Amino acid sequence: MTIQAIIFDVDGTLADTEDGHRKSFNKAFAENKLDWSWDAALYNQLLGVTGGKERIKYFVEGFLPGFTRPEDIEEFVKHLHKVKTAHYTAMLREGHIPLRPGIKQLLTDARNGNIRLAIATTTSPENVATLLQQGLGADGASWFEVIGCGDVVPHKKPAPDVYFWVLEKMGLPAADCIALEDSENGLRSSLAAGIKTFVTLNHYTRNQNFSGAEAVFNDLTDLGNFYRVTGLPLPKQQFSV
Ligand code: XBP
Ligand code: MG
Repeated sequence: MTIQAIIFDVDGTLADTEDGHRKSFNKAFAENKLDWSWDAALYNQLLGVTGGKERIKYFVEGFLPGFTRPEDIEEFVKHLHKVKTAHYTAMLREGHIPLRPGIKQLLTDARNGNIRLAIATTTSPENVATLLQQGLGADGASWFEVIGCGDVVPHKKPAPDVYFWVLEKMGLPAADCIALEDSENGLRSSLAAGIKTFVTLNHYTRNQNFSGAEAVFNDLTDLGNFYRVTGLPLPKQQFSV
């Protein structure tokens, strides 16, 4: 099989974003006079639920026995998540969350090698747009033919919906693509869509179960090795990243 396209996850894969998300959630809680604070250990637990709105709801329902839920919980969560997203995109614009090592080179090589690029993520559209602009420049989003993100599908990862949505928009069969993910939820999503998946680890996902992945890498600092293992028809020489 010749790989026609690479489908990228965003959070934890294109960039190590989750601590930025975590701090932005905490800023939104403080701004709304809620004495909630998600430390790294609790956030690691909450990351089991994908989607920021879903994660807040999961926290309210499962971790706050004494909390009186507002009448309109949906509105309450939506508002908190909107405030959080504003803080997060501000963090991105201030340059606090760079792309992971090797990512820009991989994207550049893929474009030069006529490998099509897409994104399949659970995060919100404004987060993707800002991350790509910051990391790749003003035209960053245009490097990707299709961007599947946020609420574009009803069921978020680990459901395969977002990957099916991307494949359909690309007009490609799963067999002609590979996916790059960082988490067990992401891997389960891409595998359920029938896509060969490679994983790069980060400090939140390091101990998760990646059975079914084609290969697991710490990171993409050795792109030559990544190209050899994935079979991507791209330059094999070592890069300084
Ligand atoms: C990771 C997620 C997202 C982020 C927070 O997405 O589950 O929910 O944690 O972003 P992926 P939002 O790994 O699929 O890129 O608050 O915008 O959801
Ligand atoms: Mg991820």
